[in-house]
Order: sequence, then structure tokens, then C-alpha cells
Amino acid sequence: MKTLAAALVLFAGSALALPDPRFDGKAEKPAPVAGAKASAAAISEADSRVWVEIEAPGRTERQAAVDAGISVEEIKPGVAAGFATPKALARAKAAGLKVRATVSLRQRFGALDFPEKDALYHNYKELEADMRSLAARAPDLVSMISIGKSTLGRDLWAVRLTRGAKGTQPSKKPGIVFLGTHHAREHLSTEVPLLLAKHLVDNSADPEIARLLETRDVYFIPMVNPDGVEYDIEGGKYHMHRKNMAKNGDGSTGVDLNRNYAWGWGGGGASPDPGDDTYRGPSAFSEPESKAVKAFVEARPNLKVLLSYHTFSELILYPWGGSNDQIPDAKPRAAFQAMAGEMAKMTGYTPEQSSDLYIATGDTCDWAWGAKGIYAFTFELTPKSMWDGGFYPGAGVVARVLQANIRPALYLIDLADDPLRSVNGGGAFAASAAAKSSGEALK
Ligand code: 0X9
Ligand code: ZN
Repeated sequence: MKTLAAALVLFAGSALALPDPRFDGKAEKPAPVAGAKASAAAISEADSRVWVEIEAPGRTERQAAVDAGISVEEIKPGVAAGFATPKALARAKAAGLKVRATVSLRQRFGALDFPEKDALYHNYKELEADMRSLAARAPDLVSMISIGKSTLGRDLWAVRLTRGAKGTQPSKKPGIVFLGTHHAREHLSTEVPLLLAKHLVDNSADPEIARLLETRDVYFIPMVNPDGVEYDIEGGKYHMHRKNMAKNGDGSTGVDLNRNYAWGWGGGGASPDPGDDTYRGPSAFSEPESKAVKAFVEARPNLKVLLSYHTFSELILYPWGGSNDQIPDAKPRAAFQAMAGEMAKMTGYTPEQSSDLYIATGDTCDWAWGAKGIYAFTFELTPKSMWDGGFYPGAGVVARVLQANIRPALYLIDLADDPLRSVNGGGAFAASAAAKSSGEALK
């Protein structure tokens, strides 16, 4: 019986070491992995996707891979790696890209034993129950609302934390929303917003947190794509599923919800092919899940900041993602850069403009900023690479990742009244304010 760790070592033999200024070379090493056991997945025989490594000495090749419909998940020196259908692979080759290695998902994951259950992670029912009990535990502070229904009819749950308003009552307090799991297999991105909400409730007597809950309107929507999540863990095994569970006309399943928003929709880095992992959908906001987020945001003009959690790579991304243009207005651009830089100091994650990773249109944050003027960030959480567990890093990382993300969340909640305060190190929770006693207590 082959272990995943062994498979990773074998597979790592194909990694390259070409120079790329983005990397210090650490990411491509097959480190011993705490979560390795949790990385096993059950890939059905019908799933013909491959994990592919494309030679990509620079951004041009990386973008060409994305534009061919490959969901690029990892960038290493000289290489862009990710998932491709046979058609996307053919498109990449036709575009002149050099394929360094391909491994079928069945070969890569299918032969592995299934790990012990990651009991710490929340499935849909467990998430719903925990959100409900959080609301019951602190009824003066927490309320639970459904922002709509998923494709398969599941409620899309939000918890709201604020003093003095409940449910859907409007508020004039500056608002912020934390979103998780647009992408089904990115389970850690459910845990972080859920556990952040619990952290705020558990520490609501702390004067600084009490101040935030008094003066801000804070929302957590930990599972934007519950149908995809439930499919990804169906049968007690991981299926490496990214999209929602919409039935496409060609027999394939799923729309990439992070390509379905109406800012630049239909442009680069978002596939028109329903079979691809990055399928943009038939039209902008075609999906109930993205539509629900849109309606949620539009009903709350007090929202000033949005953070959408994804995994993995340990990055902090800000608009634009759909083009290489910078935000033209110097003041908000400086604020985005200041905030991303501060949060990078707190987490060790790398801050960059989204399109520096690759251009992809129709994502949540471009829409939130472009259409609504909301300061919107994408966090790519732990781990750094596929070799550290990829989408399935195991239960062992959860506490540490939560810990790393508490201060950035407090920092953003505080700045929701006026994100421009971030410029020149402003904000009560800025890294430069770390010496402040209240800040220290919260670390
Ligand atoms: O491609 C995505 O949707 C995000 N990465 S993930 O591995 N979680 O799928 C990154 C989105 C960043 N946005 C743009 N580059 N537009
Ligand atoms: Zn994602």
C-alpha cells in the first residue's frame, strides 16, 4: 500500500528549479506533511482530469495555461501546475505550451487508502448546527440568517455579530463580510470564518472586541458552496471538486463560482467550456450562490470591506484580478496596498495584486470593488503548496491557521469605518500597533 507521502516524493522528482523572483525555492520541496493522510481522494473512473505541470518561465505562459482552461493551483519556479480536462490539456498544447508532466487524478490519488475522518472539519449539517448554537449562546450579539438557497436547495447561512441589531434589520454601522468555500475542496476556508465568529463571541468581554461588536456590523458566510462541499466529501472521501453542482447542458457538472460575478465576466482566465474546473457559467450571476451573495451585498449598503477565503498558497490578493491594470485612483490603491502589507506582516502570507497570480475574470473581489466600492480581499490560506497537503492539509493545521487569521480579521473589522485610515500604518490592530496593550492581548 502506497502512502501519499511516498507518492509525493515520487511525483516531486519532476519539480524544476528555474529562477522565478516570486519564490525562495522552499515551496517546491516535498516536506514531511502533517496533513498527508488527509490528502487521499476518491476519484471516480469517469473523472478524466489530470494534474499537469506546464513549463512556465514567466507570466505569459502561466496566463496561457489559465486561458486554456487549466485551473492553475500552484506556481513553482518555471512551472505552473494544476488540474486539466483532456480538452483543456489539448488546448494548452495547441497554444504552444510545453507539458512537463501529467498524472491522472486516479493515478495520483485514486489508489490511496482513505485517511481517518477529518472530524474537526465541518460538513454542512455540522456547520449549520454550530452556527445555530452560536446564535443561541449569545442572542444579544449573534443572529443567524439564510441569504438564499443553493442550486440543490440548501440554505446559505450567515451569522451576524453586532450589538443592537438582529437578523435582517438594517444598520448604519460600518459593515464587513467574511466569505468561505466558494470552491468546494477548499475546506479550510469554511473553518476560518466559522472559528473567527466563535472567537469573537468567546472573547466578547475583551474591551477591544466589545468595541468592535458595538460599533461594527460583522457577517460571516462560511460556506457559499454547500452543494459542492457535500459532494466533495461524499462517501467519506474527497473528490477534488471545485465548482458548484449545477447541471450543465453538455452533461458536465458545475460552475466556478469565482468566475461567475459580473465584473469583466466572460473575459480572460475564465473558461467557456462547461467541463473545465474554471467554467464561468452561461451568464454573469447565473448561479443561485453568487446571486445570493450579490443580493446580500446589495441589501446592505453599510458593507465597506469583504474578505473571501480560499486555499491554498498563503497569499493576500487585492483587485484587479481581471486585468493587469492597477486601481487607477491613488488613494484607494494605497489603502489596498497598505492593508495587504499589514496583514502580510501578521500572517507571513505574500501580498500582491490578484492578476500578478494570473488574470481571471468574474471573481468576487473585482465585482465587490468595481461594482460596489467595497474593499475586497482574497486570502489563499495554508498550506503553501501541494506538497504540504494542498487542499487537504488535515485537521492538524486548523488551530494554527485560525490563530494566524485572528489579527487580520480584527484589523479589517476596525478599518471598516474608513479603510483609508490604513495608509501610513493606521488602524488599531496594525502590525505597527502591536505594542499596544490591547493588541498584545489579542495575539
Ligand atoms: O482562481 C481562483 O479563483 C483563486 N485561486 S484558487 O486556487 N482558490 O482557485 C484566486 C483568485 C484570484 N483572483 C484573480 N486572479 N482574478
Ligand atoms: Zn478557491
